[in-house]
Amino acid sequence: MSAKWRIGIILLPVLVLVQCQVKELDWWEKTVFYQIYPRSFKDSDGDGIGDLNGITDSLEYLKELGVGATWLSPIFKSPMYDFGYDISDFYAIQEEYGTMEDFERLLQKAKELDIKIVLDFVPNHGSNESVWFEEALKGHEKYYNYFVWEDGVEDENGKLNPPNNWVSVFRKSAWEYRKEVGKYYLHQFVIGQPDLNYRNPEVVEEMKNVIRFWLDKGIAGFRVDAIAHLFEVDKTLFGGKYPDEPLAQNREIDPDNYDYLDHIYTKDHEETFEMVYQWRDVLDEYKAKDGFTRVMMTEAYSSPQITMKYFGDGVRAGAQMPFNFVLISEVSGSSTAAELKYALDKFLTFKPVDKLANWVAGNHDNNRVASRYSVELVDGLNMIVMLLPGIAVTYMGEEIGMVDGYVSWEDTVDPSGCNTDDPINYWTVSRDPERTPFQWNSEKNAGFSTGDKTWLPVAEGYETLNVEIQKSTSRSHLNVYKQLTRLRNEPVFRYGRFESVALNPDIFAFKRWHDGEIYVTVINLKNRDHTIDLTYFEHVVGHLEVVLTDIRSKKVPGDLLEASQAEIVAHESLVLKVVHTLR
Ligand SMILES: *[C@@H]1O[C@H](CO)[C@@H](O)[C@H](O)[C@H]1NC(C)=O
Ligand SMILES: [Ca+2]
Ligand SMILES: [Ca+2]
Repeated sequence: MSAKWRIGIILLPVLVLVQCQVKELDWWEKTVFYQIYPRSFKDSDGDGIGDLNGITDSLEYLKELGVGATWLSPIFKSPMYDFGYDISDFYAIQEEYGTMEDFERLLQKAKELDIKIVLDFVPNHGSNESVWFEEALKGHEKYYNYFVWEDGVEDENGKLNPPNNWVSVFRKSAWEYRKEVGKYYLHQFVIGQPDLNYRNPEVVEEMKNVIRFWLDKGIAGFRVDAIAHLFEVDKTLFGGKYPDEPLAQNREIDPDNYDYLDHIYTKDHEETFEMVYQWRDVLDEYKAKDGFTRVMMTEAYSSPQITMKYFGDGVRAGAQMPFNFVLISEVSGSSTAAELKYALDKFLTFKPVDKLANWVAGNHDNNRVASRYSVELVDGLNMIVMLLPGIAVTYMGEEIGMVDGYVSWEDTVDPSGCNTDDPINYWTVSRDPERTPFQWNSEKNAGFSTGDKTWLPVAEGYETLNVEIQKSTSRSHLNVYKQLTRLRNEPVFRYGRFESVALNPDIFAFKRWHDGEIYVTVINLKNRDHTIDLTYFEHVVGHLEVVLTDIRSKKVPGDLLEASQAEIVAHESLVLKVVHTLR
């Protein structure tokens, strides 16, 4: 074999590799999605409730952050028993949030700024105060069949009891009796959220029309709520009666608690995935027309095996982003570096090779990062979310390190808290603390509202923890965040390979490398100093240059660390770049 041939054989795979890697990514593959909880973002008219005009007026802020898309929690007409997740008209805007014209202006402004708008799609249930449900109660057959009904069971004293033992996610029976029809309806969530009947083809078509209606307005896709609960078991397989669910292993908890049962008949049903693939077909009809990809992000707190099914089944495509909740559900401030690595590796291990991972550390249903981890780890968590391979999602306020607000029992409005009937322990499940108003500045109500009362109290400490102050402080969470959104545009973070390690119980580190460039991010989860050896990573030798630090670090960009003995102080988070790389 001639030398020329040999070089050819060596170069060929390299060229193929390079070609794959410079593939132009689609908009959603490289952007950051920023979740806005509209009720708490910005109040434009002083009624104490955030609204659409408030969002429109604040879109430039998203642009400054380097965010390219936002998903909005529900803005649709609702009696607000579950703050908009109980929708009474899927085709209309909730009045206190604005009008359809306001929404169209929001879309227009977003378009000018090149920010994609993603809406929340809540397919599992409607509202007990919707026309659909009211018609059902009047005996209108079409709408009666939109919901899931079942006969009660009479006990020996003639007392009517719910059809079976199913428990609502928000505690107590998942069945509610309606004397108008003499039956119980199913509500996997609050009583005001009757489940829709997906075994009725008219419901399937209606909900596809909801998707089409908003896509026609110009939105870029949907975040799909509570998807795992869509289908219940087919009761015809059980003699026409929904069967009891078996008891879960954990018997410490009381029978009203959702976790008391093993939800084999009401969660993660096979038909649910099929429905997701059908919705993807609808999104793709739109893409076929104009070439612009509409996205779907699915919310399911399920095992990795089940989560991956939302991507597709190998033949049919599903969601581009089945949410990866490991940073929310599986690790916290008390986790070790190994536990963090184990959790992060899960999604990467199970996901199909041709799909992208996604990372999210906070949302409107879970305590804030600063409270769930620690105030010191805010920047470190943002580094993980932004610099791991895949799509980044940020819950509003995580970029400035907002903390859970204190909401007294009297001020508690979240059904998850109220339904405990427990003025002492309600806060352990209430979602109000992570929903307190966004902290814009040090003025009245943190600049969220000019009103005298806000729907939830503003969190304490906003006078020093807000956007305005962090903008004018060079070392702030906000500025770390902005540098991260810039940094992730570098080819090494877009296309680079990934390796991670728990160097000891406290230190988690990961390497990204591409085309001769190597970055190492180091996060000290605990309150102890360490000297670490980063030459563990192949080709990490000599010196590392500091690129970015958490706000408490004494190190500054440009400082050099010795790879073989780098000193990392308590709770320090650093993004480092290898100075001398072997090409
Ligand atoms: C709807 O359900 C809520 C509980 O979530 C209840 O307070 C309300 O009275 C119900 N509305 C009607 C019209 O039944
Ligand atoms: Ca308002
Ligand atoms: Ca359901």
